[in-house]
Amino acid sequence: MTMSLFDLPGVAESWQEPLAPGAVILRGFANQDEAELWAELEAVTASAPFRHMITLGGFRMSVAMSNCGGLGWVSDSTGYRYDAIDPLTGRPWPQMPESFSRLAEKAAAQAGFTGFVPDACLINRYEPGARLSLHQDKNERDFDQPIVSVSLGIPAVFLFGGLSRADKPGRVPIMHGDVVVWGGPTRFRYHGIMPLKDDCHPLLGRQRINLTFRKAG
Ligand code: MD3
Ligand code: FE
Repeated sequence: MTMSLFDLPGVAESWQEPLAPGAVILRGFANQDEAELWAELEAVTASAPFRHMITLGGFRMSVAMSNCGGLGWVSDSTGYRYDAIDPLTGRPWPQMPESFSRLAEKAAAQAGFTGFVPDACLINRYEPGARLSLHQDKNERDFDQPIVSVSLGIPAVFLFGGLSRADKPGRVPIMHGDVVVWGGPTRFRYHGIMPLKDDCHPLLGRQRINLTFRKAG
């Protein structure tokens, strides 16, 4: 039996950092599940491999993506959509592992959104240098549902802006195991990820994986 510091009474393994109305960072929330999440991730991405999608403007994204769950986010030269079929394999996306949906549901509940049942999990892979430029998420049907994002691997700096692209974004460091719940009025705020700095994580190596859970349909 290995005794963890966190097994001692009064030593919290996870704590909450309010970010904005309706948005909260649950630091370290996914740490206890990291081994299971990583194993499931390797299985999912073996049947739905990572790929670099093309944007509406014709650019290849630096972030590599896959999905699991009933719906997957896809982008091509015709635009963005949620689709039940993976255009790369022609098959439905892999099922969402129960450990994924359970974690997302638990995190949403912590932030006050009970009964969150995600039907889409977008898997973003950032290698050093990859970035996600400022954007809004507005392809989902029900904006009362939160978005839950789980970060694994090397650290990143999250850009968190306002309701207009011109609003200067703040910078929020995000680490392995951090879970962020985005709900309420923050749903429409611009956000992005700064170019990833080179680093190496003991479990994931030289990459950052972000799982984004949504009720898309
Ligand atoms: C803030 N992914 O896939 S998830 C995305 O780390 C995306 O890969 C980022 O943005 C990543 O669309 C961050 C966090 C996120 C998701 C939705 C938001 C942040 C948000 C909606 C409003 C404000
Ligand atoms: Fe986004």
